[in-house]
Amino acid sequence: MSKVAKIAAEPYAFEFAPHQCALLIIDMQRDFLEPGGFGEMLGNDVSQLRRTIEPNKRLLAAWRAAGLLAMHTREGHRPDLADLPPAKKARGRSATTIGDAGPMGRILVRGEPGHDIIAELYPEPSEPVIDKPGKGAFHATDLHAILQHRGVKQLVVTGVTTEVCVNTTVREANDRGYECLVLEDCVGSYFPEFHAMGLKMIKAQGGIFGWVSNSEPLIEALAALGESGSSKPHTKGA
Ligand code: TIU
Repeated sequence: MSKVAKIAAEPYAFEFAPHQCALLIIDMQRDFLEPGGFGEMLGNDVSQLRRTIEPNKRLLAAWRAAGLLAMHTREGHRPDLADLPPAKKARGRSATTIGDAGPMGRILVRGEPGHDIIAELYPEPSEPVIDKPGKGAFHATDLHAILQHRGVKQLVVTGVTTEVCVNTTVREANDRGYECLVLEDCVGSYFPEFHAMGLKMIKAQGGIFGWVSNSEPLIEALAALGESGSSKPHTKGA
């Protein structure tokens, strides 16, 4: 059984079981984060998301060094758009929508430059990437099956945006029996007030959907794992 480390969190300490825990980085895609991408084209302030890049980089480095399972998601659709609900395509009444030519290729279409993950957090070949057509990472994906195969019971959830894809995924995970820890400095929203409320909703009512902390105590716990020699890779070369 995995050693359990207590991570300071709200509404109370999160009992971290490293070898039953996966890091799930949500939708750190160029079109959402990069200046000149789809997000900015819609008038959003991408700096609100870009502040999460450095903390995620530090966490991912520590996570990889501990040999634990890291996974990434990307929101997007098949090039033929067969998995794009017409209601999603129409939403927003924008002149340019999903599937149309955008600043970094076709918007939210798999294989296009803007759909891919930013260079700073690019997945390693051993790290599963979940391509999801919805906001939640469990909807119409093999995420749950992969987690079950690896014996995962807990998720550390980071990425963007706090109130949309992060919140939806945490709610889906909670209903499937996973314990979720969301890291405040590693999640972001174009709207600071939604970010704040999105985190409050997770930890309210005794942690109705999960726990909220930040990357620092988790990185410290990961470093301590390495020092105690208790960390053994369960993904690398598996
Ligand atoms: N990844 C994700 O959150 N997708 C979105 O569309 N987010 C918005 O906040 N729009």
